[in-house]
Amino acid sequence: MENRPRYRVPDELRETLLDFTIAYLLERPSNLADFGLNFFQRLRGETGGRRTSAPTQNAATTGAVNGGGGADENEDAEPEPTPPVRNVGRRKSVFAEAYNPEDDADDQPAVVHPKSDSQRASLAEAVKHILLFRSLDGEQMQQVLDAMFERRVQAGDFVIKQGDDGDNFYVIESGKYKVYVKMDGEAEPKLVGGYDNAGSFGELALMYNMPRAATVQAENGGSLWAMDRQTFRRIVLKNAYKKRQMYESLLNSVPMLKTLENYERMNLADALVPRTYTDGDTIIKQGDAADGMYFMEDGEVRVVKIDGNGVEKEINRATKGGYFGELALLTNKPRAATIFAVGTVKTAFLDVEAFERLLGPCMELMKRNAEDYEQQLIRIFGSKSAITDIR
Ligand code: 1OR
Repeated sequence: MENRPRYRVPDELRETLLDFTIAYLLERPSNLADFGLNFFQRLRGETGGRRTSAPTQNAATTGAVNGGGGADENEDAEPEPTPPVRNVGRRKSVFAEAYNPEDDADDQPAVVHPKSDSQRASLAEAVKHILLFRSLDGEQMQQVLDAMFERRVQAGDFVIKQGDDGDNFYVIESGKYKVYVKMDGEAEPKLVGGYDNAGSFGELALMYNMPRAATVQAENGGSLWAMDRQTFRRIVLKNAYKKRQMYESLLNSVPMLKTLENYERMNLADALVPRTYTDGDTIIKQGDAADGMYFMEDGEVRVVKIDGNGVEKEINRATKGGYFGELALLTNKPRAATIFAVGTVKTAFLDVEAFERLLGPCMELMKRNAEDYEQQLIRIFGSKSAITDIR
């Protein structure tokens, strides 16, 4: 490493390659060469000079998830990656820093903000539940902790203003924050959400290279941990980006999740963990305590229930787009049935904490479905002895 020659990469090359990389990641073309040819041809045709936006279809304007179509239609259609909200303004040329998904630009100096032991401990506590950090390894996590710096806020402070360039990503240490979005054509911003002493925000502008999608205002005094844009992109972006892409089409194909905002589905993607099983594996065992629920990515499962007389009956099956394991979380009871894998089964697991935090808007629907289970059970077993655990 010591005597490695250092080349200066011209800004224009850097920015163009970064644009290309992002366009590639957003569109995931099947043929890189064709895509590249197209990209650079459009670039050439666009302007003779410096661009302010990538010559790609702007994924931020591709609109609603699933085009409003039916749940399982269009399974084979290429999933269109969709950043969460429409672009609210012209993209500004904010990203001169390098991002190469294959190599995390190791030669960039790591950012270190010294911290006291107690600061480090409270930061470690605050980041524990940050979904975007879930796929970091130990070393990456240390780098994240090193790079974060404290920012104190007063009541009324604007931490982020919609339309601005993205500078930092924030993890909440304390305080309440309100989120406002001003839609095109509307006079006033609308309150769309908030944070209460937990959570994180400010990732969108950094991840998708778009202006801030919302305004975040402190309701009272509080404290935030901030991470600069470059560190975020170098360490957090790669894994998080992949994960959101990986789960996007899955989450779009689950009818129950239609009630979620696109942005909420993204947070859900951050929380999912892949779990794969082989034929005959027991995924859930009747009577066990519940620790999470599962979304079906591929394959098939059998739902088997043992009645009061020890008689086993298959009561249901689930395939891609289905889910199971939510009932015990809704009812706070042990698992009501056993789930077996039929062939190879790929699932995405959501732990109970994330379930409670992220699926609030779906609770009513899940509860209503749970009532249907009872009816089905009565049909199968001839009595209302218990309820099943599958949709
Ligand atoms: P950012 O970098 O765009 C503003 O800066 C941040 O507010 C944004 O990242 C998110 O972290 C956070 N839509 C967009 N951004 C939101 C939303 C949101 N909620 C929080 N942020 N919602 C959709 C509104 C149509 C609210 C969904 C419940």
